[in-house]
Amino acid sequence: MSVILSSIHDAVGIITMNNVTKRNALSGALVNEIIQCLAQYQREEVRVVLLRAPPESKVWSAGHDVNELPLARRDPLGWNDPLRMLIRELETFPAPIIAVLEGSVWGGACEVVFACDMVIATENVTLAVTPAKLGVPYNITGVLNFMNAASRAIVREMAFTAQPMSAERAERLGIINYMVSAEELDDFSMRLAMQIRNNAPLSISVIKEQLRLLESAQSITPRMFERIQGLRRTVYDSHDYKEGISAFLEKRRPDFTGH
Ligand code: YXS
Repeated sequence: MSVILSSIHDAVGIITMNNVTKRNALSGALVNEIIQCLAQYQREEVRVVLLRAPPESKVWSAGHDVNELPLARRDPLGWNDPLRMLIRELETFPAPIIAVLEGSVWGGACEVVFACDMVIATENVTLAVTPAKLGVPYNITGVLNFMNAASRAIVREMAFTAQPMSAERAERLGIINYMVSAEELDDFSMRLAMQIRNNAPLSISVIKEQLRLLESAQSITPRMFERIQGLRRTVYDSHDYKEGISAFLEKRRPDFTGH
């Protein structure tokens, strides 16, 4: 059974993540269907994409599928990880993607939201950046995406506390574009999409790629890269990494020791 729903209306594509029983955890299966759908949208020259969960969802996405994280001694967020593949597809898709949020957004799903071009959220939305809650060493481009989404102090607050941030505060901080009522979400999202849809698609796709390239333009030396990868390895080789994943799977609180 498909874990997404898809429809196209007047060159506006709507992808609904629909694996509700697993809270739209970003499993390989869900990610692959989104990627295949985006490829189809590109072939059909879709001009805007709305990425959403079913109406009135309590959870937009629970983030990376924890069952698919390696238990130890392997980089959990390597190049071919489904979450990493999805982020790259969203960033390089040649038309704007609008995250249409209802419910809570967790972990890697926050980065999915930040990798979209714009964000509309209902008042009940919360955003929780969770590597510290699970003991996960987030990867370099993921951390850069968080840096591009919020200010220095806010990125640190979200990363170190792993606490959910309200849509109201996220809008006030410019992390999301609009907070709207649940009743107006659909109409508001489609109105915004149509404003984009009626502009010049070639100009928009080139501006989107320019923004991506310039946002990612960071001077990082091979020595810096190796230091970061070495630091990350100490985390995914640690007791705490195993403990964080095991505690989640065993539905208990983790007991982190700092080793
Ligand atoms: O027990 P069953 O089989 O019914 O499955 C349960 C959950 O195990 C499953 N599920 C997940 N499975 C894999 N990966 C997940 N991230 C995940 N989240 C949930 O979905 C079924 C229903 O879950 P349940 O009973 O907890 O639902 P709920 O409505 O009571 O609570 C919804 C949530 C989202 C508040 C709760 O499921 C939750 O706290 N999920 C984990 C959120 C989270 O910490 N995500 C971060 C994942 S790790 C990640 O994204 C990155 C690697 S990082 O951490 O580095 O950012």
